[in-house]
Amino acid sequence: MEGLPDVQALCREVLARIDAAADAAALEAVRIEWLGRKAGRITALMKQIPALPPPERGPFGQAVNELKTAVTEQLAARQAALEASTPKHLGVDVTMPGRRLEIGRLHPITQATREMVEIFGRLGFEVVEGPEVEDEWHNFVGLNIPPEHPARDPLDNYYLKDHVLLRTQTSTVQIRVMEHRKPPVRVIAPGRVYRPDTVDAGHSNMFHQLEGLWVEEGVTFADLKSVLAMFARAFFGPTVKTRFQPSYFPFTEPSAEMYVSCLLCGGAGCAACKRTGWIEILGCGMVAPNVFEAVGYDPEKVTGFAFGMGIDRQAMLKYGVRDIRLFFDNDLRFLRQF
Ligand code: 2NL
Repeated sequence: MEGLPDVQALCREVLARIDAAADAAALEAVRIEWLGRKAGRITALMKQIPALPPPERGPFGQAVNELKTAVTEQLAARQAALEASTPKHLGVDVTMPGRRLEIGRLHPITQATREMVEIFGRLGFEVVEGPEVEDEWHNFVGLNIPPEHPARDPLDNYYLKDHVLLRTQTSTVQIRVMEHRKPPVRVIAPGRVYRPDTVDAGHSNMFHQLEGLWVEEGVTFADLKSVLAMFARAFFGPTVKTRFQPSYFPFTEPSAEMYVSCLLCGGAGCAACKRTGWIEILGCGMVAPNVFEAVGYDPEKVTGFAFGMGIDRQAMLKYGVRDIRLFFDNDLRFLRQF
C-alpha cells in the first residue's frame, strides 16, 4: 500500500473532528473539508481510485467507500444531536417587569364636542355633518349674505377656485338639511371651519364651531332662551348665570348674543372678562324669512331659532386654556393634562 494514505488513521481523525463540532456551522465546515465536491479530502481519494493498478484498486476503493459511508452517517448523527440540544423556544423570564400599557385619551376639543352633543341630544337635537369644501350658495346666498357683504371679501375667505371655498361656518350643513327635509328639523352641526385670520392666542385660521337649528310650527324666542340657558348650566355648571343682549346677523331676526357670568371671577370682574363679569359665548336668533324662502320653507307657517358658537373658545373657558394654538400644536405635555 505504498504511496497510498492510511485510511484507518484518516477515519479516526475525521470522526474526532465531527464529534468536536460545537454547532451547526462548525459541523458544516467539517463536511465541506472532507466531503466537499470540489476540494473535499475524501472526494479527492475517490477520484484517485480509477487510476490505481488493479491489485490496489479493489481494497483501497472499498476502504475509501467505507470511510465515506461512516463519515456521512456520523455527520447525520452529530447534526441530530446538536438539534436536540438547541431549545426550540426561549424560556419565559417570569421576573421581568411587564410592558406598561399606554392609555390614550380624547383630544380636549373632541371631549368638549362630545359633551355638547350629549347635552343637546337630551334636548332632542340630532347631529348632522357636511362638506368642508363648499359653494357660495350654501356658505352665503342661502344665509341671506348678499354679494356686497363684507363677509364675502376674498381676503376674508379661503377660496379654492371661483365660487368654491372652505366653509366659514357650519350653517352650510343646516342649509343642506333644510333643502332635503321638511320641518320639523332639530339638528346640531359640529365641525371644522376656516377663516384667514391672523393667528394669535385667541385666533386660529382653522377652528371648530357648533351650530344648532330648531324649526317647527310654534317655536319662539322663549324656546331659544330656555334651550341655550339649559345648555350653559349643563356645560359650565349649575350656578352659571346667562344674559342675552341684542345683536345683528344677516340670517336671523331678531338676533342676540348670549353671555355667561365669568367662570374665573364668578362675576366680580377680572382680566378674562375685561372687568365686566360677563363673557360672550354665542350668537343666536330667530331664523330670517329670507333664509326659509331660500330653502323652500314657508315663513308664514314655520318659525325657528338658530345659534352658533366656537367649540375651541368654550373649551378654553371650561378648561382654563389661555392660548388656542395649544390645541393644535400636538404637544403631548399639553394633551396629557386632559
Ligand atoms: C356666531 C353666530 C350664529 C346662526 C349662527 C344660523 C343658521 C341657519 C339659519 C340661521 Cl341655517 N342662523 N346660524 C344664527 C345666529 C348666530 O352664529 O357668533 N357664531 C360664532
